[in-house]
Amino acid sequence: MPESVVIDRHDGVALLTLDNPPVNGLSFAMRAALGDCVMEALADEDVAAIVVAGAGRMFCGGADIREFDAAPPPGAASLPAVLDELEASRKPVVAAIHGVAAGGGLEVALACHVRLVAPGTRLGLPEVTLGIVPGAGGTQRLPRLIGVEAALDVIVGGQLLPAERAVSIGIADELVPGDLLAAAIARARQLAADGAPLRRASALEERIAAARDNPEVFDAFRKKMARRARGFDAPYACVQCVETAVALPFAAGMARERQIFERLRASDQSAAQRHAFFAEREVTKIPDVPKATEPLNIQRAAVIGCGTMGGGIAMTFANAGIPVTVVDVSDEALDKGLGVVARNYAATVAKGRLSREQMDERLARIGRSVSYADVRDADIVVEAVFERMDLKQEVFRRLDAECKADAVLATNTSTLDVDELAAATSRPESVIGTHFFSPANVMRLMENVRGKRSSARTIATVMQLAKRLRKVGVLVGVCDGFVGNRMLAPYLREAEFLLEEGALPQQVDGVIYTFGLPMGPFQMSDLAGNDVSWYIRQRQAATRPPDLRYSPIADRICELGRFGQKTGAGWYRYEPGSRTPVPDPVVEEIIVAAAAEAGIERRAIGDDEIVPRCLYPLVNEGAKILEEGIALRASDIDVVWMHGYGFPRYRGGPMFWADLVGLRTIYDAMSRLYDEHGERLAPAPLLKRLAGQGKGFGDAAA
Ligand code: T1G
Repeated sequence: MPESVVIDRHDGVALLTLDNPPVNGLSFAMRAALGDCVMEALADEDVAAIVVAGAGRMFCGGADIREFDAAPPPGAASLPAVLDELEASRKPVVAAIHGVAAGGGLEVALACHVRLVAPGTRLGLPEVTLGIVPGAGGTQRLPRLIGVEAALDVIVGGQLLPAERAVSIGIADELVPGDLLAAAIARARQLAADGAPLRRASALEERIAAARDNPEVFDAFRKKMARRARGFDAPYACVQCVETAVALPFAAGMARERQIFERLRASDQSAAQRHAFFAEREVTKIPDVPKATEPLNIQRAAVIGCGTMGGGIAMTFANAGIPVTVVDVSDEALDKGLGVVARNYAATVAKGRLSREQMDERLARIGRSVSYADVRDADIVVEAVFERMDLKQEVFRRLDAECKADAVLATNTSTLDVDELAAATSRPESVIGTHFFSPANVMRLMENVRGKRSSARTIATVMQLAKRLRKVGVLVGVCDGFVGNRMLAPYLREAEFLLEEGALPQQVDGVIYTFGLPMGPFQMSDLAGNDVSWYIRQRQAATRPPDLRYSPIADRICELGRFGQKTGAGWYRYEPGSRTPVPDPVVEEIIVAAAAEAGIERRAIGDDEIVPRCLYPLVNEGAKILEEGIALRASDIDVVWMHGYGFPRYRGGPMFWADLVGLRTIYDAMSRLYDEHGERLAPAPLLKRLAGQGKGFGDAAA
């Protein structure tokens, strides 16, 4: 029976099996069941020892995150109390760990006296990734078991460690390649027979005492983690809990851990990070593409175009173990593009994040050709040529003629109409967009753009491919800019208008950085290259409505050849070899001149104006995207922005953040902006409707 703990007896050994598919989550019911079974086993005189195991594919994935907002039922079992009982047992308790032991799952194991792990098991305390701290003794037992510094790495890092690593640092006692359960039962029985003293993590004081002589370890760790933890509360709370383990006796430390856990569990940051957790799983669910849809098995890939994007995409395939052929018009183009690829790999090796052998293996998977004949056996071809419709249509015509019948033909376009490209082929059902984000071998987001004719199989194929490429695939519809770049447009536009109205790039960037994005709009443009958007604006100039407010500042900067970091100057100046932005009076002069030409009297812009003026229009565009069905759900938009643009995870993405701000607040602000600046900032109908109903975008999904 699922959601239960089963107790079986094996000649004096009680086997307690956690059974709550799919991850044996410790729901309220499971904690109660575990507590009952522990008490039963402890009370049974015929039971000399206990083994704890998990049913199905893992030991236990931790507390049931879905219950975090629910009030515990009256008299609900306290997991820490159950684990204290388990650890205090006079009867030996052995954990038989396979698959995954995460969060509360690992805390159950830490309360056991011995931990045996099967090869391939992953173990860790990922609570910090949910904006909380381990809440069932993990921050108090782990430092006692493996030492403070190792415990800080595990708890603040939040990663799941491979079994071998867990054994080597002392989280687990032994790797058991054979029959794990049999080994655990035998070990439990032997411990009972030997009457050996039982090793209780909570009673291990040696490593804690050592840490007391080295209090600076905590400040040193806080300094080391500062960059990655910027804006997050939970990492610092985790350090605080481990400090408590050193400063206080176990019981007092447990009480402190519980206080901190409860405070964080109720926080917006934790709500946002739990939202992100589930949102990243929701994106894989496509209503009209049944889970049973058979994707094409991608064994070979090809990329057309060996520029920055094409090279990065080729690396992504090679990194995933998929042989890939890169096609370009000449050997010179291939030499240049693949030279960049080789340098990228060499840089990773130099940083110690890749071995030389791994680099060689990956490079060996990347073939090259100047002939389309060499893509005939590819299961998927991604075109990444220059952003021009005529060029791309020609590529698709040639691919249609050369590629095998069931090959998927994908485009990496960031703005063009996938349906128009599909129309250039005889197989529109096999055409789809796979919009990678630069640098493609680094950024995890992959916008999969379904055309009107893209088949369920084609969609299922690229959604599965995203997982194989270790990317987060989000299915979106066809429109200018799809989801991410379409929302980026108003954000950049309003940021530039703020310059005309009185701000400077460093002020806007500073406020947005403090909000939590990795960098502000102007630094981001200098990094990406101002020329990219300049060409697009030039292409759009002929059809731009004359009455639409337009700022010439970015064009003037580009006309000076100031394309950003790659030319040593853009919105900022850069010293040779440096990526540090330096405010440049030349840019301020361009801004002041543009404002004067536009008849705008510049004024002091308050920092508090900048987030609403830049991010509310971004959210407003997201509301339009939702209403048009370009995105399946608001949480998909959040995933796009967290993985494609670094929107802070502790805010849950722009749509979740908007719900926290309150749609009424945003709607009222947009209405004021509309009154002041006109049609471009008119509130979206969905925003107006939800604000009027006192609802959020999350409700819209429901
Ligand atoms: N609670 C509720 N649902 C969970 C869950 C959890 N802990 N873990 C997974 N799911 C759901 C998930 O949403 C998905 O649902 C399905 O299970 C399969 O997940 C007291 C308080 C364990 C490594 O942070 O990291 O313990 O989409 O696709 O790839 O101190 O799930 O099928 O409807 O990810 O095999 C701490 C979170 C909780 C671990 C398995 N634990 N989970 O990966 O499957 S807080 C975690 C994972 C805690 C204690 C504190 C992974 C996994 P659906 P999946 P997977």
